Formats: sequence, structure tokens, C-alpha cells
Amino acid sequence: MGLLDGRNALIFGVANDHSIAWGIARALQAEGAEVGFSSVESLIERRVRPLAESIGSTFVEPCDVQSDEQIRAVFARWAETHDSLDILVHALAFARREDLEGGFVETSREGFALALDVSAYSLVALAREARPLLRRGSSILTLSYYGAEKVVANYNVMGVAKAALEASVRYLAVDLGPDGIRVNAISAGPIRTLAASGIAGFKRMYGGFAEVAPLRANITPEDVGRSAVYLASDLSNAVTGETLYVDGGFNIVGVPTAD
Ligand code: NAD
Ligand code: 0WE
Repeated sequence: MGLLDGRNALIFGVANDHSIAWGIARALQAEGAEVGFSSVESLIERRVRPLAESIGSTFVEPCDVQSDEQIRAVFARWAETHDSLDILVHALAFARREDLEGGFVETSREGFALALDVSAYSLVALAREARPLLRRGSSILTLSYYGAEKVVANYNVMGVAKAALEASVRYLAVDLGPDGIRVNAISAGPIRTLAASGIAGFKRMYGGFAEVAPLRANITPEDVGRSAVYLASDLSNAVTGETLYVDGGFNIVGVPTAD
């Protein structure tokens, strides 16, 4: 008996087996959910389909979230084989690499618009297109980061995008709440994924994190997956518009204890 028996989930943002989206997919599936995937075209055949097949999943559709047409096409394909969607997972973000280093004040108009479009607006677009398939008890979930709330060196325009994402979660929760649809974010501590590799200073921050976080450990995609099960299931039936920190308590610390 699983917490998600008889539910289905559509997960956006698997790039490889280190992706947070993949950790969430496995956790939802372990609780009985049927999972389908959408990722950018270039990753589908080499990366995503083999992973999907490894857990017996056949729904794998391309979608660049900057395209309204591609977003519509994914949900149209889903509707061909499903009457409804119980769980929608948004686990993707993008900013230009040059906007993730140096001064935030140097962010270009184009770089700002790109980061906000891919990383924040896409949640609104996915929620709107999914809406006809969502029903009472459905759950929408996205991924955020502490840089939304406090300044994190080099996170720059992504911090602004995550602030917009968390605010979008609240506005969507109010719009969809009367229909029994919940919308929440998980703000995860740093995890070594493709999106984190090659980030200036990520390694140093990753090391320091486990020394400062109350639980003294780094965060894994499995940790995020378990909290995703809670937010996707009826265990959280009265929770919406929230940002749940899955960060070992890092965000509650003001002045860290010297060990
Ligand atoms: P990842 O690289 O595995 O996943 C990022 C995904 O975004 C990739 O699958 C990529 O293809 C997708 N993406 C980028 N542009 C896209 C577009 N235009 N259309 C569709 N998909 C697009 O990295 P991850 O760390 O698993 O990131 C997943 C989410 O978790 C992101 O929202 C990220 O901001 C968030 N997050 C990551 C960390 C961390 O430390 N890794 C911490 C907190 C939150
Ligand atoms: O949200 C993220 C990373 C998102 C991301 C990563 C990249 C790398 C490659 C968005 N766009 C790009 N564009 C690229 O070209 N995280 C929470 C991980 C992360 O990124 C940081 C961090 C942390 C943590 C950037 C600076 C400082 C800390």
C-alpha cells in the first residue's frame, strides 16, 4: 500500500540521474504513482528515455518551456492516454552563465527576461495548460532555493527569478485553491546536479553547508523526493502556497555555532 496508489504524475526537468526531478520521480513511484516525463528535446533519447524505461515508464515527451505551443502539445499528448493529472512537478531553471557570476547590477535586460521566463513564468504556463486535467486533490510542486529570500553570492538573477517563482506559487494557490488544487514549493539545500556543476564557488559552498546546517549533512535528491511525496499526497491536504525548506535547517541559522 503506497501513499500515491492510483495517482499519476508528470515531471518536468529530468536531465540525468543526478537531477532533483529524478529523485522526485523515484520517490513518487515508490509510493505507487505512475510517472511520466517531459524534458528538452536534446536530452530525450540519450538521457531521459533510458531512465524512464528503467522504471517502466513510457510517457516521455519533449518540451522547451519557452514555447507555449510545445507546452500545449505535452498536455495534449498526456490527455490522449489519461483522463486527469494528479501531480505536476516543475523542476527546471535557466539563466545565462555570465549572469551567475560577477555583479548582479550588470545583468542585461535579455538575461533578466530569459531567467524569469524559463525559471518562473514557466510554472504559470504549465499550471494554466494543465488546469483542464487537474481535479480536487491534485498537487503542483516546484523547486526553489534560499537565494530567493537572502542574497547568495553569484546566484544573482536566479535569486530574483526564484523570488518571482515563490510569489507565483502563492498567487496560483489562491487561483486554484477553490478547485481543490494545491500549489507548493520545496526550497532545497545545495545538491551537486548538472545545474550546479561549474557554478563559481559551488564546491566551497557545498563543503561549508554541512558544517553550518543544524543537521550537519548535505542534501540529496532522495531527501527532496521524500518531502515531495508529502506535498503530493493527502498527508498535506491542508497545505498550499507554501515554501517548504528541505535544507537540514540551514535557513533558520543566523550566526552559526563554531564547531
Ligand atoms: P538539473 O540540471 O538536473 O535540472 C535542470 C533542468 O532544467 C534540466 O533538465 C534542464 O533541461 C531544464 N531546463 C532548462 N531550461 C529549460 C527549458 N527552456 N525548457 C525545459 N526545461 C529546461 O538540475 P537540478 O539541480 O535538478 O534543478 C532542478 C530544479 O531544482 C531547478 O529549479 C533548480 O533551480 C532547483 N534547485 C536546485 C538546487 C541545487 O543545488 N541543485 C537547489 C535548490 C533548487
Ligand atoms: O538553481 C540553481 C541553479 C540553476 C541554474 C544553473 C545553471 C548552470 C548552467 C540556472 N542556470 C544555469 N545556467 C547555466 O548555464 N541552484 C539552486 C544551484 C546553484 O546555482 C548557483 C548556486 C547554487 C546553489 C549559482 C551561484 C551560487 C550558488
